[in-house]
Amino acid sequence: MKKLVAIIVLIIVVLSSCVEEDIPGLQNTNVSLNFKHNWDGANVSSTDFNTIQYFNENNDELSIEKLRYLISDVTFHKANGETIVIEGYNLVDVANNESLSYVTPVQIPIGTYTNVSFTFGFDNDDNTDGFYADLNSASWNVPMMLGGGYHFMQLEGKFINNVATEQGYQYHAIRAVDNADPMNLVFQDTFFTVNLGEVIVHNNSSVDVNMNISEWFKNPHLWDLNNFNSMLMPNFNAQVQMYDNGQDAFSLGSVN
Ligand SMILES: [Cu+2]
Repeated sequence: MKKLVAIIVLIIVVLSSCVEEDIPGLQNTNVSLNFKHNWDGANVSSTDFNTIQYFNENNDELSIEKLRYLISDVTFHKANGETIVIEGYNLVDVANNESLSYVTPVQIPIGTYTNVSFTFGFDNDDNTDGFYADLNSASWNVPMMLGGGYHFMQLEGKFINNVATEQGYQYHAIRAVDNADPMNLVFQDTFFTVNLGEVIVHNNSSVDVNMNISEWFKNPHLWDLNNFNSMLMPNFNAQVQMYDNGQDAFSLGSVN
């Protein structure tokens, strides 16, 4: 009997400690998103830069010299359909360790979220030309002749081209623009929502966000760097292909 009471007490203690941690609204916390990068599973950091060592799906051998991208409006989705939108953005620069961790500027309730999402790039409300001083000084702007606003991503390096020569590439993602008529630019949205899936937020949770860089070169479009390497910003078709290929570049990593 004593044993039974002890077990029941133990169960109550265990249950109540769980409940204390997971009831939404009981306590608010910051959440940090940690951006991690890989090439088909092999970690990529700035120490891996400048060496021609990666093969994309098209078998172009390439290096990475720069990788920067913008994420914005991190959103926490509750089971009841409510969302908490964290206005703000983070410019991830793989060469700058500080930028790899983004602490939400607003606290959110501890608990289970059915989805955590963010915008890759800026949506059109946020993509205001010249509006963000820090992005201006990071040379993140898009020229007015291409509609202004800001870059979504800059991935640069070298590749071995069809005639076995090293050649530079600048894989720059922006809002797709057809500038055939400079007086009448035609746009197509290329920002997109990344859905990470369910996240249980504890006190000061850190959430790893993985980017597989090789995904930008495949699925659905086989990217041939011999065709698409430079001057991609005014290339409407290239921008749409980047948008398509980027859809599955991100995934949820470990959550603590
Ligand atoms: Cu550019």
